Amino acid sequence: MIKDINLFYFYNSRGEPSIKTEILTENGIFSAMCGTGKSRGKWEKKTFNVKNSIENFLKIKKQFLGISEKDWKYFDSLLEKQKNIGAELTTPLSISCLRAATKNQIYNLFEKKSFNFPYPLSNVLGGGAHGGSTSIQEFLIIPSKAKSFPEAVSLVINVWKSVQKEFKKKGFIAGRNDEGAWLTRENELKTLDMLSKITEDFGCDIGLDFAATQFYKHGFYYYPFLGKKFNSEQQFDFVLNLIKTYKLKYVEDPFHENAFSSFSDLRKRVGICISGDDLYCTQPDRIKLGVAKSSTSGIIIKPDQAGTISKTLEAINIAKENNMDIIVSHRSGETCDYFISDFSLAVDAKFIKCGVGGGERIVKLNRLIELWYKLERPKMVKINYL
Ligand code: 2PG
Ligand code: MG
Repeated sequence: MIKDINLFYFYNSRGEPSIKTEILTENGIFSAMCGTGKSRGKWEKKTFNVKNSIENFLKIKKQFLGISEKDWKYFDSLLEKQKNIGAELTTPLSISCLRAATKNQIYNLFEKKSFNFPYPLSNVLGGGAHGGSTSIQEFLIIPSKAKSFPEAVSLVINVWKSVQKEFKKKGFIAGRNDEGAWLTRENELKTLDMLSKITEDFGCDIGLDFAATQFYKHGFYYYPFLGKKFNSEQQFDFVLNLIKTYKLKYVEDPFHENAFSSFSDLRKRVGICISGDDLYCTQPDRIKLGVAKSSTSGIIIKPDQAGTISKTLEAINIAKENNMDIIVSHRSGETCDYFISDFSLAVDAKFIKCGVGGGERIVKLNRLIELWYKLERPKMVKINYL
């Protein structure tokens, strides 16, 4: 039974205010924190001023005491009714309650007999809203040939280190961004040329998160470092060309957040994972729109976009019923909580999208390495286009 709830005013990796929650039961203290995005989608659950969220919750805290942690879905339904509390508080509260219900074993939520580990989808080079010169936000690495999770992590770390070394030699690195990825000084084509040489050496594949809404203005997609602006058809051809030239295996948000039809057209042309992040914002209603148009074969799942784990699971169920690949993702402003690692195992995610550089990123990969060794008969998940 929930005996008490404590809230702490903390900070995330970007130095933004954030909240640590603690739920106290007879079995102990169950805490959580969650990340916050910079390239946020229009339909995400809103975030509030952290102080206001805390004050508003304290006024209604009594409603949540005395509930059994096993009724975590009921706990979530109460959270969803609150109009004055943002995602930065509802999400960690919901995670804390689920941790209490599963005694800190969220990976075991559905009591599975064996576990399929996701592939890391790791951000090694960045641009867009996270900084750097490319409009494309994230250059991602997939260690497709890895036979185990520890091997997969070792590969993405080696690529990340090589990117630093090779780009530095040419003076192409301007530092590290919010997600611990290297900030490229070059345009998208030169960046991809260099990156593909490195990934070939390590037998890894490349994916891209365009986060295209961020650079779509009045009907055009802007690429200042290429000296180009593309209308929708030109953007379509550009994306298709990059997929073919660099043998991309994963493309996220290549069009703006309402372009369901462009996503569908692209999906028809290529057999790789086309995934939606800002397109869906982990919202069941948005996913249904995408399903009706067969827009994507994959979906980014960010618990804080939904605001509770119950709503996140509702989104995942719709996506799975429609054979979409689940990609559980971090946010650019993160914490050292590894909830998404445990959760990715619980929901059979194909990928865990998180960076490599920085404690708040590596803690998520390390957690999965730990579980790889602790759980019985672990294996890598099957992805038919890898
Ligand atoms: C994204 C995310 C995470 P942000 O667009 O996929 O990489 O960025 O958290 O800033 O929305
Ligand atoms: Mg994204």
